[in-house]
Amino acid sequence: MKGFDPHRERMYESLLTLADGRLGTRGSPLVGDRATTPGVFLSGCYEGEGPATELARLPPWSRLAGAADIRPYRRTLDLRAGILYEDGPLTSLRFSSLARPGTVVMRVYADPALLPPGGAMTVPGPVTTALRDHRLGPVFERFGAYDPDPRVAEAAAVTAEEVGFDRLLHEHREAWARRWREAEVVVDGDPDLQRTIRLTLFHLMASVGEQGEAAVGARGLTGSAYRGHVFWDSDVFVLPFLAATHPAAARAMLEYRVRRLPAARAEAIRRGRAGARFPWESALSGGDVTPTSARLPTGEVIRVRTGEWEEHIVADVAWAAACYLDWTGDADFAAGAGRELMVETARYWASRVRRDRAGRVHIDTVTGPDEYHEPVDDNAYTNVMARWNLRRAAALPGVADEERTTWRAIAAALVDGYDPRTGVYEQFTGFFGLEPIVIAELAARPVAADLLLGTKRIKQTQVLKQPDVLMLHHLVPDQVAPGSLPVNLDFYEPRTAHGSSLSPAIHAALLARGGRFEPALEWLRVATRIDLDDLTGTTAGGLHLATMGGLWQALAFGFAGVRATHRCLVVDPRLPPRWNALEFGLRYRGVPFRLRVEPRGVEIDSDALRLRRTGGRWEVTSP
Ligand code: IFM
Repeated sequence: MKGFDPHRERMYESLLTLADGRLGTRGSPLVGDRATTPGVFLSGCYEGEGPATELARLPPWSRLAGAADIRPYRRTLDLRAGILYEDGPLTSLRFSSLARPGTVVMRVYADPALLPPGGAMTVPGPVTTALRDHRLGPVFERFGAYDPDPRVAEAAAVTAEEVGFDRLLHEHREAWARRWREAEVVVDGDPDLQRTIRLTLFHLMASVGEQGEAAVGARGLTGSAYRGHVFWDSDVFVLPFLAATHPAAARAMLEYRVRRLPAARAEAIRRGRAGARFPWESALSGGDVTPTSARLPTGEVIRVRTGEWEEHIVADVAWAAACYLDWTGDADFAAGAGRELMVETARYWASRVRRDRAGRVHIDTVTGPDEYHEPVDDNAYTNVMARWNLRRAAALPGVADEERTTWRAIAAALVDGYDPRTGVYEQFTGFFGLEPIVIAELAARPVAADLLLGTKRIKQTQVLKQPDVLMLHHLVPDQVAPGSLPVNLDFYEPRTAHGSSLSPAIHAALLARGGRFEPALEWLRVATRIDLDDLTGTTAGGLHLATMGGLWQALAFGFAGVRATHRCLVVDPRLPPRWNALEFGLRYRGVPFRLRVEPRGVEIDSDALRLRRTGGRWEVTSP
């Protein structure tokens, strides 16, 4: 990032964020003015109540008191090593230690007159900030630590000071080198995409810790948009990348859900249901923190009902647990907390459905992923995910016969909107009767079609915000009618406004599965530019982590056709002619390996895994 552009500064601060899985620090300049929004966030540390609950903003460690007109000439983020360099009257490098999450280190070179004196400072609060400064002529060093426990913060800052700058830097570089070895993706034949994918992977890796529980908000640790609340973004978009590369972090994300099972159970009871109902937006307590109103850019204030109706999150949490299990085979999780997640969510659906006189089962009054239409009955995404949830739980060993039989019967009778004559799923009851506007013919996409057409009008049309039926083809391809992807792509893609940043990457994945490389690459490109070009105008509030997870999924699940099942890892590639190869760092059933996909075939570099070709695809198995 060259120079200082006050209009785009906040966007750059998001892009230049340094995080270590636990602590995130926006890449603000050492000295800044009102155009800057410094921010330091500790994962899971919220303040406030109810919908106003937000990720606490902590005192910044990478700011120096100085003359207001000192501006950086350039800031450079080294993605390999997780180091932010700043050049200017103050020249510096800083990092948030991946080897010691929560510890931060900075060294500044400058005219001594511009540097603060040495000393120690402790800022109390819900999180204690402990800083220890040293100045030797033109060199200034700061060691800091953040922790809810003041003693831990103090001790970590003292230890960092004792360990010293050079060793801290060395171990931090080593830690990042290990992470890159685990997860590096190579797109051989597309240097532009390669660069943007590196940025994506960097932020995905930096945003999620592996100790205890990881509450991953919509913008990770890069900003305060959506108040740091946790959505399905975390379970469905971010978690798969970690399950496949660094499972300890995926397990920590699931631990966040496991520890909120009591709150989810209480919510189910409050609604007269069984099992566990996870909230659409959550923070610390596990209670629902979804706001009840919002102001649109047009000034219009609308009621927000997603907290009441967007219930697919219940099945999304179960899907995340299954995804982690299929990649890792973690037996303890399968027998313990994972099983509880699966069973309690299935129980919720069994108590949530309605059976009609003809014996068909329905789920009424929900919001699907396409939030332009709500509430609706029998949303295909919600129903099919609930069906999958019931079946997966029914297949678990030790489930009582009566419950298993009930779940299977409900699953078999759940309507899903599939029309066998056309092969198209109806997104919800009545969708096909709406005004058949094809948004692709009306506007350049991505477009906020609810603003374009108005929030009332959009409900009367077939315009979608983001994939809904198609999300099923992406997440649970075995649960939709075989061969139904092409017709559903033909029908739904041109009707999708991509009004959510979650949308383009998933379409790229599906278009790749369908062998439609030109549009697949175009939507992939759009997904890579969401934050780099600030396509939604909201990057100042933090990076779109779900888009980033979706990008990895587009490459891994879409183009490379990698899919973990309970039995093996399937690899069924669709490589665009202009790419020479795709390569991934992955970990399957505890074995790290590299997967290389080329037009002539597939290779892995591990003797601990078996690769064999069956039909037109490959299977990786662990002995
Ligand atoms: O979870 C998403 C949702 O799918 C679309 N609106 C924004 C949310 C947070 O990213």
